[in-house]
Amino acid sequence: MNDRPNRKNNFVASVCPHDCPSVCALKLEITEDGRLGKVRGGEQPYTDGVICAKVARYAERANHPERLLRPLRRIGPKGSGRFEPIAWSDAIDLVAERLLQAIDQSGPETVWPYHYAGTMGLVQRAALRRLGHLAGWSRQHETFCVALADAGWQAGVGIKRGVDAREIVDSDIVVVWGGNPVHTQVNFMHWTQKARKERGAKLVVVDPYRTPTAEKADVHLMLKPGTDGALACAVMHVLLAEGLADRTFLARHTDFSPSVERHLANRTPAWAADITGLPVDEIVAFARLYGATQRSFLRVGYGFTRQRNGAAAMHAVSCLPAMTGAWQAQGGGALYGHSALYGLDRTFLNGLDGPVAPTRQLDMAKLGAVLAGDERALRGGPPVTAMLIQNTNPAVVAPESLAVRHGLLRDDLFVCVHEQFMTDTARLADVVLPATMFHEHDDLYMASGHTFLQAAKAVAVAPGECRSNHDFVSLLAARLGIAHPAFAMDAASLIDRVLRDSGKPGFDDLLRQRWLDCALPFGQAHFLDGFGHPDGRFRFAPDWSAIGPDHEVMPPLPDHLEVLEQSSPEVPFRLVPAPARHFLNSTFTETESSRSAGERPTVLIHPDAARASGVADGDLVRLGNRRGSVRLHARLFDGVQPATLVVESQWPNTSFVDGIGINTLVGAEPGFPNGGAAYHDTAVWMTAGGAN
Ligand SMILES: Nc1nc2c(c(=O)[nH]1)N[C@H]1C(S)=C(S)[C@@H](COP(=O)(O)OP(=O)(O)OC[C@H]3O[C@@H](n4cnc5c(=O)[nH]c(N)nc54)[C@H](O)[C@@H]3O)O[C@H]1N2
Ligand SMILES: Nc1nc2c(c(=O)[nH]1)N[C@H]1C(S)=C(S)[C@@H](COP(=O)(O)OP(=O)(O)OC[C@H]3O[C@@H](n4cnc5c(=O)[nH]c(N)nc54)[C@H](O)[C@@H]3O)O[C@H]1N2
Ligand code: SF4
Ligand SMILES: [Mo]
Repeated sequence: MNDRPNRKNNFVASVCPHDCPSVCALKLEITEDGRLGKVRGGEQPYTDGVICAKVARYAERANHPERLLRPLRRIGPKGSGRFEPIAWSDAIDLVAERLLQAIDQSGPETVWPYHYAGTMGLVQRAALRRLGHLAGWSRQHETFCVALADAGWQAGVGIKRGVDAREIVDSDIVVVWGGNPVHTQVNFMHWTQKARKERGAKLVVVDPYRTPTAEKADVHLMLKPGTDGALACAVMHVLLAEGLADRTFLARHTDFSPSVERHLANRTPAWAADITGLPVDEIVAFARLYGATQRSFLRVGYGFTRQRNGAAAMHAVSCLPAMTGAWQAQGGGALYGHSALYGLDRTFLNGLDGPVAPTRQLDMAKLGAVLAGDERALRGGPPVTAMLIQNTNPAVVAPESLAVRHGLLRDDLFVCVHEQFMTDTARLADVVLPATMFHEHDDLYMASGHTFLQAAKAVAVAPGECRSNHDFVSLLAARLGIAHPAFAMDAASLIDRVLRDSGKPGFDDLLRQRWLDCALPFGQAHFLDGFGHPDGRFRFAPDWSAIGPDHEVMPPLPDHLEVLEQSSPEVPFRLVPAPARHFLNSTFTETESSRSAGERPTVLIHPDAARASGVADGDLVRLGNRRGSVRLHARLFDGVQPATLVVESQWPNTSFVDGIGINTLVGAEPGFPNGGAAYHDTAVWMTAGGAN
């Protein structure tokens, strides 16, 4: 165990590692025997002592009896769940041998190191990426989360940063567009509530269902999924028509032109009402509310971009503060994510400081198609016959679950999963290795939702034989004969190296000062000295060709792009499998308190739709489409349009009646123009009674 920094009243400082915009500062109680006790919010100014319920109960997860503690080797058929413990050295030998065999047969690109954001710590998160680059294995196009949203934000604003969320205390109106912060980033609600209490700020929520965030709102625009571009354009139509646009700002800071104005003149509230299912009056009233002040804080979520038109929608929405000139005001402007604030040089961390082979990039959302040998998905390269999986649970979270499961069960595929629990993915593996948790290893954290760079040291003993991502990958690299100085460094030295390469204080200094606020001065943060493009102007007319290969369908000006998975008489409903409050993606599904709070997989159905389908509250129903079908229980709920269904996810597949989970129904066809999984762009049928 390392020394314990910042010890205060038996609490030590740490940082929440999970895939959440809030990246909270934490205070951890470490018990006499070196285990995790109570968890509280830290003093870092954005966290302000507030954390979510699931992390406040982290001891339950960290000290869980089902935590993986020893390396395991499969002894039964694939997927049987029969494993036996082995020594780490034998596990490393076995993994190395199987990788070398696969490479002998099909070349290095046959290996797919598959990883995502189970921990957001930069060093542990990048472990497999580092090894994969140096080994010349396949790379991945990271499409689970931000590919669509990033593309749309980049199109207009040109750089991934925005206004500091702490400015909300000076806002007159807060618009939460396509996100559900009560579930997904509780700290944002904490700041919003301050503004409401102190200034009477109004909260507007744009979401297809009445989320707990929408319940708290003054205005809820309950639109059809995938229609945000239409709503944003109609709002701009009203702003221009009613003299609420800031023409001086438009002229000075944007590429606004007569052709943009002509285009938006056709995007009337009546046109948008037809597409969104919202009444004209609501659209006009929202436009007037938004246009009445420049102190409008637009919090753009990820949720609304998980549509095949999500990048176009993001671009259209990001035009709003440019139209009103809200960027100029304290408490005005927009925030999508802050990653460009941090200026971290990760070349060395990613093993890219020397020459590396330019290997193919596989789309992580197309795991099923890749493993089925689909030639396009394989991008002309060899089949994938070996996978190392770390920090992600694709058997649950990836689209097309049935294809993923089928692929992972292939007899000629070797799979090693490094995990904290026996997840649905780990259960399908050949080798399962036990991983440390955040309080048992060192790491460095930036955030999308705030401006603080933070670091944390190991403060508890790793139980059993758990090893960190970096330690496992370094052992494997040594066994494979892959040399790089990073593999001889411990995590602390690696953190130090990244910080120094980036001109920041070193690891110890950062720990001592607890955080580094990377916020920019007002004028820069609000883009008054220029947006991210070379000419410094916000773009109503983006250059989509610079953003992704599938740019030809992209609208030249902000618009509703009709590339959604269409509902039809065969599949009349649109499904939104949104994030649940007590889970974080598929994490926390193992803890009793999260499960009992989350009950069971449930579909929210409008009473009219339920009546028409002969479904009563609590009934078992079956949802399906050409990809498969899923059984779960119904709850009647009037906070949704009749053709929309909502399932708060992501339950393990095994929690569903047939062991088949919700992402069975989600397609892996990418969004435009640069890919991205369109989780909430899913057309389904529904039958009562759970029959087929
Ligand atoms: N408790 C909890 N917290 C989480 C997560 C979790 O699973 N659970 N996941 C974490 C991760 S990985 C991420 S990326 C963030 C995401 O955090 P957010 O930015 O909040 O994004 P989502 O939660 O994906 O957004 C969900 C909302 O988007 C809405 N939505 C879906 N389609 C549309 C649409 O077409 N238009 C509009 N306007 N809204 C739409 C859904 O109804 C849902 O309410 O949260 C993180 N935090
Ligand atoms: N239906 C539906 N599906 C979705 C979404 C949705 O909204 N709806 N959201 C999508 C989004 S935005 C995302 S980001 C993805 C996220 O999907 P994932 O990245 O798979 O997220 P998690 O389920 O949190 O899985 C992370 C896994 O990493 C493990 N882990 C955590 N820390 C460590 C560590 O230090 N080392 C190792 N080796 N393992 C660790 C955890 O135990 C957990 O099992 O899901 C996507 N899937
Ligand atoms: S709100 Fe997000 S960052 Fe904060 S403790 Fe919860 S999961 Fe972690
Ligand atoms: Mo995500």
